[in-house]
Amino acid sequence: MTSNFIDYVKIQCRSGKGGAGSVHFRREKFVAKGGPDGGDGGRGGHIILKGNAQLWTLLHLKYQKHIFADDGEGGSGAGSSGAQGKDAIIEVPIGTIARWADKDDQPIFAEITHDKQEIVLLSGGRGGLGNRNFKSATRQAPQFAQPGEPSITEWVILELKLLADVGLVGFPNAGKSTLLSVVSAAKPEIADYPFTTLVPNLGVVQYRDYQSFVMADIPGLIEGAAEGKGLGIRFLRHIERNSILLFLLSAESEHIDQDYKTLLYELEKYNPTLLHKQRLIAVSKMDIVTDDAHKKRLIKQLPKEIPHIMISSITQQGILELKDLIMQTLQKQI
Ligand SMILES: Nc1nc2c(ncn2[C@@H]2O[C@H](COP(=O)(O)OP(=O)(O)OP(=O)(O)O)[C@@H](O)[C@H]2O)c(=O)[nH]1
Ligand SMILES: [Mg+2]
Repeated sequence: MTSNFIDYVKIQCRSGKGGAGSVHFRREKFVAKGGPDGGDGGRGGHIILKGNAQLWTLLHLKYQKHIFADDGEGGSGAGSSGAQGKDAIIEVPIGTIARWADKDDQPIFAEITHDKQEIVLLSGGRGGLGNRNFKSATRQAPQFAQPGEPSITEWVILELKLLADVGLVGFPNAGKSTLLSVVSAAKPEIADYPFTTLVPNLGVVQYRDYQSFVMADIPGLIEGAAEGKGLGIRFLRHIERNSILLFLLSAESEHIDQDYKTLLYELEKYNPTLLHKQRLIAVSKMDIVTDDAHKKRLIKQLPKEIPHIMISSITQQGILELKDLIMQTLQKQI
């Protein structure tokens, strides 16, 4: 299965060298020995990250292993400065962050949060000063100029983290995509086999006509996901910035308490700070629960401290209440 959803790329970036300052002396018809007039070198090109609201993935960068900005040009005579090296602009979707590949201690140094936002990842080298800058009373004819500053080369990791308000967390087949399709206009694939969802889906949920929030459906998690089982946990990066995590626990399960613990455990393994987020629980597929004893059993297994709702995407039971609960929780956080 190939996917066009690319949310991680590693690129070698190099800013441009600064142009050298020039050593040059004025030559004029009637002046035997002109003064120094060597111009400055131009700045090397920057590597710039730029937000583009039209982009949704990093696919356009998938095969781009190197991005180099141009070097600045050297200065020349008659005080003329060298041209600046052209900047290299990397356009990325909103929600992209940049990290240095080789420096784990400084995890994130740039984050694109809005359209047309520009962040300089690597600065181009400054141009060197030409010899005209070094003339003094005691040094009338400086025979030197500054070299340009060198370029900088770094491996940069770009990662896309979706910006949603609510992230769905659940086992495969819990009904996450079905829920998203019921509450939003998103049309994720739905099927009765695990791992139907291979890439995250986002949907805008309209709430009482004039408000809305964004829900993210990510691939299902299973026990051992942190060790790479199933689709692993790399998709969890897409719920790292969601303010609410909605756990979807299927009423088909005999032990939703255990399911919940397993999901928490996998989240914690990926990133313990995920557990600081506000959690909500929805027990899905309640239409299959026909007797009261079954319902009571499910409720008894739920953790007391987490708000919960029993829902069915098929009969729409609890869907409005779920939206209410999510909206209220979001509003409390503002
Ligand atoms: N009875 C019943 N079945 C449901 C309900 N919601 C989803 N299903 C069914 O459960 C199966 C899985 O649904 P999906 O929405 O694809 O589940 P998912 O959590 O997105 O699964 P993955 O993408 O594999 O992680 C499908 O056959 C759905 O039709 C529900 O409310 N009631
Ligand atoms: Mg799905």
